[in-house]
Amino acid sequence: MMTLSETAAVLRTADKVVITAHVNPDGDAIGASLGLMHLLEALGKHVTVLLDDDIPAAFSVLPGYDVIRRPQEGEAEACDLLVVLDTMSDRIGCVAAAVRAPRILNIDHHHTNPGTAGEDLYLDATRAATAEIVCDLAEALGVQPDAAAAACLYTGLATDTGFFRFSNATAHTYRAAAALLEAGAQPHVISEALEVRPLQTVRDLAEALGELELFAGGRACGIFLTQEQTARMASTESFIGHIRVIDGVDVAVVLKCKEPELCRVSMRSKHVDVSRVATLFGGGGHVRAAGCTLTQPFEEARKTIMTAIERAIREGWTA
Ligand SMILES: [Mn+2]
Repeated sequence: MMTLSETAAVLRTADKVVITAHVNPDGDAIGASLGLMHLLEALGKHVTVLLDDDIPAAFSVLPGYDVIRRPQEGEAEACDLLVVLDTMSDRIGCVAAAVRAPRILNIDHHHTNPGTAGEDLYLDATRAATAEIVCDLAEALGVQPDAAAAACLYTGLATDTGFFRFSNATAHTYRAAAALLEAGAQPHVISEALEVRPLQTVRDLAEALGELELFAGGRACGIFLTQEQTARMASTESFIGHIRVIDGVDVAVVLKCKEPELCRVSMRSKHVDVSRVATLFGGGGHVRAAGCTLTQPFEEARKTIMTAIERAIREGWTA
């Protein structure tokens, strides 16, 4: 584990940097990546952002959105340093094979990240977002975020904290956000852009909510999407937020069947440590927001995750 100043020193010595983050990128993965890109460019570095996924159009409000690239088959991008943000480097998809880097720097805020042999890790699980760590790095690097960096980093802070409502938002998070506002971030522009949904997504939400299932005596609620539904629904990210608010529900879960024997699980909680549930199946995350992948058919995966959540509630798995 490196210190903040050691991490800043590694960034300072690199000239050609590739930045990446996890597949299925969220506002923090995208915002931290673009925010760090703007900071490093201000220091005169050559920076490329590679993400192995389609970037939701809602994020086109972020300066730099258009320069994010998805690596092509057989691509080999040479650089001095690969920076992996908001995940350990096993979740960056084809970027791992597409980049030739003598050094890998992993910057993350997930306490479940064990680090990877041969890579440098800077982990601060007290930070609500990787973008908040990038704010710390800006200070350590002595670079003041411009309006572009500020918009991107603000987006990371806002999306990982449910717009500053979740328990991970600390006084430090608010101070970082205030500094980004002073640097030119416009919260209303960002939140309006991010809350826009295609009509079909709202219709898909209605369908999913129509099929929600309460379990564990009403203390858990799940949306379980078959492979057909998962393939048909373009965006399901917002679904979990609509069931975590149900009176009496501690754990909310959304399961999506991606392939005949592969289901993705997202969990949110008010008290239960869902990162412990995710870890049972090789996943990870935060105490109140975690995820995992089950290599089981839909019905079996549905039962597996319900049973695990029921157990976590019954045995009082709290952090
Ligand atoms: Mn994050």
